[in-house]
Amino acid sequence: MSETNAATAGRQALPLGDEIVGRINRLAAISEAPDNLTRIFLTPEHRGAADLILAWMVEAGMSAHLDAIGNVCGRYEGERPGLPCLMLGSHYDTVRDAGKWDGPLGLITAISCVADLNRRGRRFPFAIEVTGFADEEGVRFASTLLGSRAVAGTFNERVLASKDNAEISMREALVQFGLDPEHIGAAARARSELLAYVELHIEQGPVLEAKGLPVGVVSAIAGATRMAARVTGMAGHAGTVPMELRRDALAGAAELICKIEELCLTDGRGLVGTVGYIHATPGATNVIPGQVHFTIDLRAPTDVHRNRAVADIVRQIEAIAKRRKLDLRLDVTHENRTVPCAPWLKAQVAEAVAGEGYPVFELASGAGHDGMAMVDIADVAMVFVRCRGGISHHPDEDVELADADAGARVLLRLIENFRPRKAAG
Ligand code: HGY
Ligand code: MN
Ligand code: MN
Repeated sequence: MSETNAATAGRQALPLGDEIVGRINRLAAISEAPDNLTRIFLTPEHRGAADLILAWMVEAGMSAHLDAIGNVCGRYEGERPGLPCLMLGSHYDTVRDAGKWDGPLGLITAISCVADLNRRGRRFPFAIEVTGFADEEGVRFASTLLGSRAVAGTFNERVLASKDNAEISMREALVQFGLDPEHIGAAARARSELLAYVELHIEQGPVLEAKGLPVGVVSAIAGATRMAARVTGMAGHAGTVPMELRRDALAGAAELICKIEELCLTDGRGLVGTVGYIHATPGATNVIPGQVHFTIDLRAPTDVHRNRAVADIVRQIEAIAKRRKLDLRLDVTHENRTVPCAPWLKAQVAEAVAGEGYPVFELASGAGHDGMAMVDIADVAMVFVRCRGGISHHPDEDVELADADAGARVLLRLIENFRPRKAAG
């Protein structure tokens, strides 16, 4: 809705918020399914979204390109060409049946901020880059932060061999998408090219809403351990094998999963555990399941706590598998340490929040973000925006227009007052 429409609608014009919400809805229409939002790495939907975002970047006055792993990259030059940049961004892939704000809000807000600066002819003693990461969620290949790891130069070529549920390897998927798997290294940036990385993102939790605040300053991004579990028993006839002779992989997996839940529930110090995917074979009503695959996602406020909890959970579920005469294989598919936001940069986020007239409130992120990879080449900080009910990774995920506008004004103020570390002292 433009400013005039806003006036006729009898509310204060929120030009940044209006543009952002309109684009969030446009991007959300690009999905593999008509009845839910699912946009996965290296798919036609990835390509469609990339083309739309690159066009927005050019419209905002940036040069824009798709990099070697499918990230969208925009650059707004500083007072002279070739200056190091303040990098902004977020991811534009989604989970399955996703909300439309997780990722795109940060990316679209950054583009709108640059467009506003371009309209006003503002140039700075640094460039501004906006990066849309192609695979933060890790839905297709069970390995996350692929786009930001490629930019940070920490992409592990081993994951090229990992296969999706259709048995297509990442290597094949890159070729089918029109990218060269041997060329991913070209996406890597040098630390000297970046002054800092700042990401705006929805909180994905209930804290800001409980505090009655539209924006927050992130203190740290919680680490995570993800594992793939494979339980192997013995398939058999549902009608003839007595219960005491069975090695039922699915009944066993169920006990393992309940044990994981019980250990997290009784932890009482912020440990969270999730089994988000399970698949049993052969998958017939009248056959005792012989094998089960499921995923485990474990997080805690500190790495020490998480690593201790992982070790304890592994020990306890291995004991259950042994008692049930099941073979249990556990592979760590993703591990990320907790990443603190850089104090000097976090202070500038807080300054921008206060400058927009909001109370400064710091909170940790239980969700993972691309800053966990970008920290290898730049100091990182994050701006959180309130989301309704703290709901995320769900189609009901939602952000008030006024909060989207507030987040944009905070990010814009941060950019206009940004001082690189040496100047920031
Ligand atoms: O899983 C996460 O925390 C993030 O949404 N990828
Ligand atoms: Mn997410
Ligand atoms: Mn996200």
